[in-house]
Amino acid sequence: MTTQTPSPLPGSLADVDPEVLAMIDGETRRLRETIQLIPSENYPSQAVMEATGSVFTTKYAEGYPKRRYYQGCQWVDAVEDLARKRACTLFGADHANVQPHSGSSANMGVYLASLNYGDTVMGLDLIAGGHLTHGSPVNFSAKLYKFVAYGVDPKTELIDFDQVRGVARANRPKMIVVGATAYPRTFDWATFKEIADEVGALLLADIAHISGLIAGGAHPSPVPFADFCSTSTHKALRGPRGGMILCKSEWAERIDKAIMPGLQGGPLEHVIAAKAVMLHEALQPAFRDYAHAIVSNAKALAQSLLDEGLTLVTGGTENHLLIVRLGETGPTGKEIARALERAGLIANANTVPGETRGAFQTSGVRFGTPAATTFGFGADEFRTIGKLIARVIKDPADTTMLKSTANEVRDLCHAVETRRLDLSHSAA
Ligand code: DSN
Repeated sequence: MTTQTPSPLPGSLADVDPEVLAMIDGETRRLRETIQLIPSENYPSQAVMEATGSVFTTKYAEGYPKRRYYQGCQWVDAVEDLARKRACTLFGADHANVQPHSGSSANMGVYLASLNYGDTVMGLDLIAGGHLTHGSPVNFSAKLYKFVAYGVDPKTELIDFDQVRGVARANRPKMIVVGATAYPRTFDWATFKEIADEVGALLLADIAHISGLIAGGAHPSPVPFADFCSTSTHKALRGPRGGMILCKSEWAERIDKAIMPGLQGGPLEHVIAAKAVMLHEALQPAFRDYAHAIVSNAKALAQSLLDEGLTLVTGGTENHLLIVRLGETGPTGKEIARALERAGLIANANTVPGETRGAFQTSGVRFGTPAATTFGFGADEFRTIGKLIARVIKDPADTTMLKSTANEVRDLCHAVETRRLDLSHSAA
């Protein structure tokens, strides 16, 4: 039973603002009747949602546990300490900072702690699957630092270590950033570390997409190799929206100072409480099963799409996501993503290596399994989802088919939800 939050405002959301409540209800329905295939999204647990909506939202707590600029911090100190301790235990890290408001803020904090403006940094090209904060020209990262990009082999679409080594030797970066938003393969951290050491660079592993897989033992961990790891907390890790930094102990003080007072003021202690809950959940044995199910479901989806004759970037997947490469002519990724949405399949347009149609229209569509795996879909359902996706990609203008597919998707969601509820009742 949750303790009631004291509030000077009487009334529930239903009484105070039915207009917003209707929007929340609409979003809840959407989440139950369509399939969430955006690889960076997830359904957090009720426990995470309760902590996010808790009384901790009230407190100003600039500083860190036992070193705050405000009084009355005994409980936020306790919860932030618990989150930091759990993060270090889960990932085997020396130090954790759980205050970043997002994955982007976490990266900003790492750069601020370790680089001077104008320093050279290496990151994966956005087109090849990198992130905005890894040196996209429209992002602060490229405005404040001199980013040089490494890419993927145009044939295999895998990270080309000869190229990585060549770019590193030619540019002698102060930091190499490894991580991606759209790379369907595992990262070879040891080789990146070897290259970083050869040129005297720091190594940042941006594990936002894969931190849940790493926590669950379904992807190799960069923690032994990287000076810093940054992550968001709402993707496969299944927590509240936010960010987190792990680092070696020699960087702890500089990381903490970079986040507060360098970048942020008051931490979002209600979100930090929810991060603590997320980390507790990720430390349970069941989370390992979840992380491995994400990967096996992605492989089932990939095989189903390949069986339908579609082309996947790198030919498949080893993690939680995959990217369908469309033709350079014909419907764009954006047009296909819109058609998929009409069919109840929620994905996003994505660039592919060698992209010719720009970052908004794109020649690819990205799919991921973390959220739908949480919802209860297994390999059989993912094979069915693959068939439905292929049907839409092959004929995105057939509105009758899109409508009937949306009905099939809704039935599939209801069946899975009913099965899940039945199982939870029988377990109780
Ligand atoms: N925008 C996120 C994604 O969808 O991958 C990365 O931050």
